[in-house]
Amino acid sequence: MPMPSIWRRLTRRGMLSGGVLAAGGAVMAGLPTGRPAAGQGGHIHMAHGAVAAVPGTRAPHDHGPMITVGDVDNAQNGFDPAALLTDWDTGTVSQLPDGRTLRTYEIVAVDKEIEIAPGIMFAAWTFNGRVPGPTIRATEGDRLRIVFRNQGSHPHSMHFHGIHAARMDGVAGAGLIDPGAEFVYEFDALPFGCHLYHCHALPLRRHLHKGMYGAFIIDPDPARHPTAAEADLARSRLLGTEQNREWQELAMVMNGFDTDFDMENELYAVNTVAHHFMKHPIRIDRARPVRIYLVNLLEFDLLNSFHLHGNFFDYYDHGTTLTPTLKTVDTIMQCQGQRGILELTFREHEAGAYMFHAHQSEFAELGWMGLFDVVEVAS
Ligand SMILES: [Cu+2]
Repeated sequence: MPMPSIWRRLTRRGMLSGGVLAAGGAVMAGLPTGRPAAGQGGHIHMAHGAVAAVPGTRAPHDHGPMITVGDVDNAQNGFDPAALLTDWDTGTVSQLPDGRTLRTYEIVAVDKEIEIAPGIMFAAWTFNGRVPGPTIRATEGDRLRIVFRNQGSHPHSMHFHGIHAARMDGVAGAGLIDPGAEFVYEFDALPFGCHLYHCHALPLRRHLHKGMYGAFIIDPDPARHPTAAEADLARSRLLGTEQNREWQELAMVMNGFDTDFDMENELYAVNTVAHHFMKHPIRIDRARPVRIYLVNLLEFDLLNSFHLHGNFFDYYDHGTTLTPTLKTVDTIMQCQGQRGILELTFREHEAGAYMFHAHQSEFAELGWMGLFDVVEVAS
């Protein structure tokens, strides 16, 4: 029987006021970051290098009771949220008889317990043992072959947001496979943009929120965009080009976890670990532009958002255009499954720690917030 909504709210609010989370026993401590809570065994991260407080103020990552204490064990998890920002899976590249590029990806569904906040374990279902799954990256028009093996305990699939035949859709009868089975999805990388994939087994929200999703980025092919201006824009997005290397590109998957099975999230994050980028700010070279591939894979909550402090950005909804669909904004929202590309620069800014977070304050306080550590890099 469903809980009355007032009790569900109390459960979530309880975490914010220093309550103990039933599923994991971790404490949202009412202590400044850097001082361990009583009985807390994990090691504590202090301020990181260049991120310093303005004298007379609290440290920029110090939100008192609003941040988890300690750190998760990345080695045990088998992935580091920071490393996932730039971990592109471009597949194994070969040539088709017609000269086109074929990219082959190997994806395995496995059950795996992961630590999503210090001391909070979550029985995830994963693609390749990580949440989010690999960031699959290709160039517009490539042929993609995804060899999918289900070594998990439930039927699973890979449903890509992209252009493909119905029989490659990852729904029942089209690549939804039982444990022990294998399926090969094959289609062309179209359209260019910032996309996603996820399991499409039922019940959908359970398979999704268990961790079965990832980003799917298709870079525009300059040859398909004939005017010089378009080709230049395409080249700046195309991984491996000189123009692309100028950019600091980051893949951010916004997600959340329902740790007590009440169909509401107890923790929110970018790349899975709550508050990770508060404790480990993302280092940004002030002189180089930033491009964020932002994907919303939050389940249960209808909307998510991204808000940047002290700066504005251009936004490309779905990433399917070469010119922005929104210019000079500091907040965008995405519904479930929506995604886009953010482009920004700190070139005219002074160095410092610039915060980003969901503007749903509750999501931010429960993990979805982080810092850009904008620094001067000697050239
Ligand atoms: Cu599944």
